[in-house]
Amino acid sequence: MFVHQSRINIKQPNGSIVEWHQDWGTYYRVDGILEPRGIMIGVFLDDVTAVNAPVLAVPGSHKDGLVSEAVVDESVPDHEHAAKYRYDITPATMKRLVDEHGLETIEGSAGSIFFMNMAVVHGSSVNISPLKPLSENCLTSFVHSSAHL
Ligand SMILES: O=C(O)CCC(=O)C(=O)O
Repeated sequence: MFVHQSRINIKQPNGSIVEWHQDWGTYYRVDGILEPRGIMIGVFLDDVTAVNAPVLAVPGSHKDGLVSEAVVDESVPDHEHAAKYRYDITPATMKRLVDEHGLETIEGSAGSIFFMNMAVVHGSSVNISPLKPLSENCLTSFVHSSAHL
């Protein structure tokens, strides 16, 4: 097993949304990981509830394989590199997935850990709540790492 990537996701009030995506969408196309044999491990640094922009996930969507599409991002100046792509999921695909599988928030108290298959479709909205427990101007949702099995 190895840790492929790790990061801290900070949910700043009035930050930006995280579009619907599969982590595997990037790992497959950019990193050459051909099978989604990996998991996202999230550790909540704060309480995450329905009101502070939790991750939204489509349970079971990993069984549908790769559903995201590679779209060239015109705002990226250097089009020779992998960063030129966004891996979007179309509204029609999202509707089909949510009709079939539903949509859930991932919530928990600070210190909770969650595990999610790297092919699960997920995203999140902007934190517009006034909750700022960790510092004056930010709310940190979780430490995120992906481990390959
Ligand atoms: O932190 C969030 O709200 C979403 C982050 C996410 O989807 C990701 O890191 O893959």
